[in-house]
Amino acid sequence: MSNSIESFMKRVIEKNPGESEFHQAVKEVLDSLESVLEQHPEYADAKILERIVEPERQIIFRIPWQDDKGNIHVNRGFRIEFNSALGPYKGGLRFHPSVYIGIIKFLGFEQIFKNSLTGLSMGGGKGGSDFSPKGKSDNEVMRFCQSFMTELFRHIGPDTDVPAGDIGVGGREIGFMFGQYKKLRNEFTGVLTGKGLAYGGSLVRTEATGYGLIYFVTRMLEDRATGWKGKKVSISGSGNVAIYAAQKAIELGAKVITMSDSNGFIVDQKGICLETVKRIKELERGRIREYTNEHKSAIFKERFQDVWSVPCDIALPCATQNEIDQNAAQALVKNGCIAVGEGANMPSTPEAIEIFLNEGVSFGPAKAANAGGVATSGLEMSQNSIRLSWTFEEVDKRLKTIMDNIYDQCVITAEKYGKKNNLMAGANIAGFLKVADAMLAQGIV
Ligand code: NDP
Ligand code: 2IT
Repeated sequence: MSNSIESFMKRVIEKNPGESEFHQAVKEVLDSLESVLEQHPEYADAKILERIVEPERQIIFRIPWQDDKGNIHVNRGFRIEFNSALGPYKGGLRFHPSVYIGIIKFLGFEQIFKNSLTGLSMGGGKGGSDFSPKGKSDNEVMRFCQSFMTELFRHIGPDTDVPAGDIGVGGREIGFMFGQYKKLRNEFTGVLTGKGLAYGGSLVRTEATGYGLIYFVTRMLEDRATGWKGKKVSISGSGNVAIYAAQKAIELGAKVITMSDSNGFIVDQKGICLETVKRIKELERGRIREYTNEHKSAIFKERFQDVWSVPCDIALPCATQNEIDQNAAQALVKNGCIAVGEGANMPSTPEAIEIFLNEGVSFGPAKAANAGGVATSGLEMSQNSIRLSWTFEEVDKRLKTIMDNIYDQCVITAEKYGKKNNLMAGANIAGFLKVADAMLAQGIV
């Protein structure tokens, strides 16, 4: 890191104390930008870096709600409207007990560059709450979502800020929030994405992040003159991203051998039966451990982090941030893993990434590899605007084209700025350049 970037990073940490995930996300981008900043002094003159790390607007609010027994609870809500240089703020909502400002800011910051890579007109934002939907009744989740939207509605809109799902926020939660928004505004608009198909949702949005990840990793494998057939794939998580990544990988001939949740992981060397996983997780909202009741070929182990010690050819982390640390990365390399595609946001620690890059493991960074979800959200917005809906095949084709374009941008940009084969640097630089140029063009705002 150059001296000026190092002192800039120090100021970011001083100004945003205690937000370690945000610091980590900023540092990763800054580390990639050294030669870009040298070649473009106009960015320093216009204080682009100083502006880009400061959210345009941060909203923090109280969410009071009542459980089924009549007890009152208070959670905290967030929406970080990070950057609107390229379009309306766009990004998911996360409901998880670990949520605090540092997590929402890291996710919002990443989202700026991810959305830029998609080529669609979307700025970056993120929100959520420290609420846990786990173990709550549908009515409790509904009351929580209504209370959340009772504050959020005044800050968002189809041309202003368009939230979507993330951890703990799926079709059920989006439906409740959409209903409350519509009631408060007396307006039926595409203010959220990931909506149900009956009321403005897009085909493929449910599958999009997982499918997009597989399309991206397909390109990584092609560059190694190989493909999915017969590959052993290790996946973490068993939520939206994990399930549809597994589905597409299996369709392309791979064998998915692991999945996990926060209680532990399963290994099924015969290949995981996705029908069972879908039923347990999507219909019954159960735990991944239950899979072993029905499949005797499978074992369950506690400590979800140990999933990376299972030998595999391809690793797809699809659960949460920092789930692959140095030890996990070393285990993957030792066991012959050739490619890592990040379905989750920032799942690999900086130490883990360094190991992958040094050891010749193909590494697909989150902001590129998981951009298919938000890209298809962008396609949902387009369909809402023209009040038409495209077929599954049409949306899937567009998604694939977008993922191919992102891959090409990463490769070409990395090479252009002296970081050949480093897709992470390529993604950070390509994502940044577009936003920086738009900010320059729009003046000091
Ligand atoms: P879901 O809530 O559908 O699933 C999350 C999965 O990860 C669950 O199996 C969950 O287990 C596990 N998990 C979550 N947090 C932790 C944790 N702290 N420790 C261990 N396991 C955990 O979320 P998604 O599938 O939507 O999201 C997964 C990742 O993908 C996140 O990083 C998200 O930001 C990212 N992402 C999502 C997109 C989307 O379109 N949904 C788009 C791009 C990225 P448990 O049920 O036990 O909590
Ligand atoms: O991290 C992400 O890109 C998402 N959770 C999806 C965001 C979106 O607006 O679809």
